[in-house]
Amino acid sequence: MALERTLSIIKPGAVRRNIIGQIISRFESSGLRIAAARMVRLDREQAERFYAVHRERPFYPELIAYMTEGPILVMVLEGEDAIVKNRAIMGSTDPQKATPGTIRFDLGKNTTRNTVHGSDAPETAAVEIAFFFKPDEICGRYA
Ligand code: IDP
Ligand code: MG
Repeated sequence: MALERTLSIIKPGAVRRNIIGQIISRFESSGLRIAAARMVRLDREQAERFYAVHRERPFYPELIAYMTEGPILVMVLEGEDAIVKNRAIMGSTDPQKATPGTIRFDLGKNTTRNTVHGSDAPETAAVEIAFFFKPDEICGRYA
């Protein structure tokens, strides 16, 4: 077990549907804590940079359009094994393939509109957290 931080995003559809609280409750009840949080409206350049790894994928234009259609909530979550734990709470990318009880199964609309983003590894978590937060904006128990 390791104390970790991970980046979580509540995507535009979930913000618009007013289900931020439902999603955050799931993180908290699983033992993750919010160490930083901010509402953000991504512009196209920011969304393209954040998802640059997917630039060549067929779903990239749709993903960028979705992530820029309204405000998002960006958060740093921290806790024991936060990266893997967050991914487990989120469920598989495609809500139809996700396990019942996960955020994406219960609340996702389709593979693009799947309500949440979560970092997938320690290296990407560090890069993604730094994309949105300065060190002094993170007020966790860890470090
Ligand atoms: P992840 O969010 O589960 O890590 P990634 O493969 O990193 O999944 O993809 C990033 C985001 O791009 C997904 O959360 C989803 O919104 C979108 N996406 C991924 N694969 C597809 C697809 O096959 N069709 C449509 N959208 C996709
Ligand atoms: Mg990913």
